[in-house]
Amino acid sequence: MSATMLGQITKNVTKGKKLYWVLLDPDDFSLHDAAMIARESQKCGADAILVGGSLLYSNHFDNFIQTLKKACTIPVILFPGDATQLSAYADALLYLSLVSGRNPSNLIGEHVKAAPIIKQTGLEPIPTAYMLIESGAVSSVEFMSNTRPLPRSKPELAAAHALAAQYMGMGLVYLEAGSGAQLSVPPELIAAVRKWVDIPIIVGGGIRDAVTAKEKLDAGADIIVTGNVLQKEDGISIMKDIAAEVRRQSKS
Ligand code: 1GP
Repeated sequence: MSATMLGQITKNVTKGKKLYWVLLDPDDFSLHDAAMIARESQKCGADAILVGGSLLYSNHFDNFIQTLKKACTIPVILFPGDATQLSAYADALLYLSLVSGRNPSNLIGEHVKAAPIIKQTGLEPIPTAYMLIESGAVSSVEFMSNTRPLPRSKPELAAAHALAAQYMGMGLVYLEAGSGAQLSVPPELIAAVRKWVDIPIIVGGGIRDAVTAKEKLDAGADIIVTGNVLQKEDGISIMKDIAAEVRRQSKS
């Protein structure tokens, strides 16, 4: 068993396993509903729960993470919008560098603010290349980070960014269309990134059904993230369908 979360993820992905991560924004759920979703996520075979948002309005972050940790045994991984979204109760955090943009705050500034706190909490930071992909409308990440997304019609440009991030030592690459995106990350772009990089590829934003999840996996994604779908009336049932599809595409 690999000692680190990144080690475990990389090992599983290298063996051909496909993973499914469920994203919860603390603003969108009560503690009661979050606990219920955490239990259901684990039951249907999700591999981890991500927690975060571009901007948090609620003030129950630590409580939220503790509630999830009590409700399930799958890892709870932070997906922070900025350096304030940290909690010692989580298992690890995606240490995100927004490499598609050219804003120094998202490339090093927030990281410097977070580093001493991460050290004190003992959280495992997972160096992750975060790449925002054009998706039909201005996303919260685009607005908040004041950066431009990569054009969806330029797969080779995205591949060059991902490769540069791998050369810089990042352990994961996250292709992000943005929460609730009209258009999810195009398969051609995922395939181009897959051709050039060896590190695990996460794809999220606008994935609302199992067919779309399969399209991303077929193109070369290793990890599927869904968030918004849980807000739908039949959200739990869609989550179960997506989890089943990810399992079907998984080699082990
Ligand atoms: C957003 O990639 C995630 O950061 C998930 O997006 O909410 O559209 O599923 P959705």
